[in-house]
Amino acid sequence: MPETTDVSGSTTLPDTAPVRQVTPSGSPATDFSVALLAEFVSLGVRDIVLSPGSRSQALALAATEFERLGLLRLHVRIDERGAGFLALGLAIESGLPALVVCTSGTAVANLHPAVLEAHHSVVPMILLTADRPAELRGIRSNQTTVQPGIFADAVRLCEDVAAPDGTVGESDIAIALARLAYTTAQGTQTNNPGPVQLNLAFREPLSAAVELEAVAAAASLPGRPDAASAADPPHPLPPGPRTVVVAGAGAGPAAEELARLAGWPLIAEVSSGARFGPNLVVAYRELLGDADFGGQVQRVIVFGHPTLSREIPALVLRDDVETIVVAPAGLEWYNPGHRVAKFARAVAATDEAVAVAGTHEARAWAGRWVMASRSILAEDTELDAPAFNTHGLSKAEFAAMKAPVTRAMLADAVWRASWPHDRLVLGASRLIRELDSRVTGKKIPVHANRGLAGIDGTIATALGIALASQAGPHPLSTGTTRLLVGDVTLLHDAGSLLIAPGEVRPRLQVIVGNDGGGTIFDGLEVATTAAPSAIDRVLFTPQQVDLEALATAYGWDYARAATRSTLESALTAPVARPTLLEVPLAR
Ligand SMILES: Cc1ncc(C[n+]2csc(CCOP(=O)(O)OP(=O)(O)O)c2C)c(N)n1
Ligand SMILES: [Mg+2]
Repeated sequence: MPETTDVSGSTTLPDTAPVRQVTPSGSPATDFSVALLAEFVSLGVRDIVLSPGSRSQALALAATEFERLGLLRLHVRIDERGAGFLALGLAIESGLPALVVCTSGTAVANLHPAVLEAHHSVVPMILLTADRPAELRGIRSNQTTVQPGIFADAVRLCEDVAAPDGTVGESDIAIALARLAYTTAQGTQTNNPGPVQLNLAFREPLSAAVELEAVAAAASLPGRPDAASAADPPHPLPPGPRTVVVAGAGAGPAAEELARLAGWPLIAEVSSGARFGPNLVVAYRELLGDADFGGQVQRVIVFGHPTLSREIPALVLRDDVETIVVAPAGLEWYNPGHRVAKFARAVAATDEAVAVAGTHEARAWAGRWVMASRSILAEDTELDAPAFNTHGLSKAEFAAMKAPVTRAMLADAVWRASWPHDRLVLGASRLIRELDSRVTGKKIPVHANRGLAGIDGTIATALGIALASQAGPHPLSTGTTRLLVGDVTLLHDAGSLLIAPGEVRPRLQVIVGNDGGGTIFDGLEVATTAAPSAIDRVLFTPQQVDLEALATAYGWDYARAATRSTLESALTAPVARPTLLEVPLAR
């Protein structure tokens, strides 16, 4: 529930703000907004995403001044739903919360999907929602609803802030609020990063002209606080039981390191950030269902949030398996059937466990998994053949080149085209599972919104990741961001293709596997019992949108790759601007 905290006077205030007003503005709303944004900049915030509206104009106009001075990167999006997901993507890539500004009413509600995803995936986000002042609430004023508490438990903090009226000390309140919002979003005290809401009432005059000048270089603060705090010694893992390490979404490299040091098989989902290393087991679905492999497991160490298979929760549910779940941050733990024995912020193999890892028996345990996985994958060699050159092709090779693209081919080709300096974003649905079931170890930064696995906001999230990765004098990446999505997922967020004139158009290639609807539902049990026409109408939801026209309407480059050879060239061509690559797939 939203809580009210006394923000006045509880914090030491800074000596300097990064800006000074050239002339007094004459609008308390503007003065408060300037003080608030200046403090966020001092704290390290770099990005502000806003959607247009009257009640939020003081914040919006102040933001343009901060942009002019190079203190904030301003992203304007007309749809708040996309704005929220853009902020999510920016934070995922940068580790810093982005500000999201919107007007009152349904505008606020449109932030809810991104807020939920940020909440469940523990990503910081700072919402500045403009509202009517107290005297205009509850009397059917236009565009007025109950905004405090609208996000319920999905926000770490909700402050309903009274409209500034020019009283002395209001800028100190703004500064204290910014600090509270920033540290709460970052989870500095709680180890629970996530979204926060400052619900800011404004009354007339809603803004005044403001001119700012920079007075000091903004301080640069570190990003997200480090995972395990020093106060939390890692939970020791002794040798003994036959162990596997599982890495779900957001696991990060710690899972791979543990598996390697302790000599345990590593089951790393494709968006785990741990899909590499000598102990990686790709064909884990098959092996977990096999008595000689899955049947032998006695202990499982889970990092992150596994969501892509049924086999992992089934393993945790087994009576003869002990599960330890590791999460450096967040308050809700992965706990299928409430069967997890131990939760830890960090774990470490004991010296003895590391020593045992070198023994013949221990090597045999991991080795068996890795070898079996390889031989299962080898059955697919025909599809996994490396990119060919066009010279000296045999007849068979030539035919393969002209063959229509399959999902497996698409998954392999996108993975092959991606490198550590690139970013790969995967939409929900079939294609992420296709990659998860087949691509081999490679240190590629991969992201997927698996907090709630929604098909919403995927274009915006990828745009945020692309923008943050290539921003600033020291870009986090010089590569290309690729997003692989299904057609329904693309169309769900089509509005996010709109990038305002003059704003950065990042190196983003959206690759859409177009099978004319949501084919993931074809694999459900219901597809074998319900009438095909009913399934089509309410689950598959057929679409025949002209994607080239869609891309062109939004000013995106468009390409189509129906065969393997055109796909290979489209994926290896340099991407200078936002591009939509359509890949037709059979249903
Ligand atoms: C916001 C939201 N609405 C609905 C769903 C349910 N859902 C999951 S996958 C899917 C269809 C996705 O179709 P597409 O993107 O074309 O992928 P395909 O399965 O065809 O590869 C839907 C509607 C969801 N995950 N999120
Ligand atoms: Mg589809």
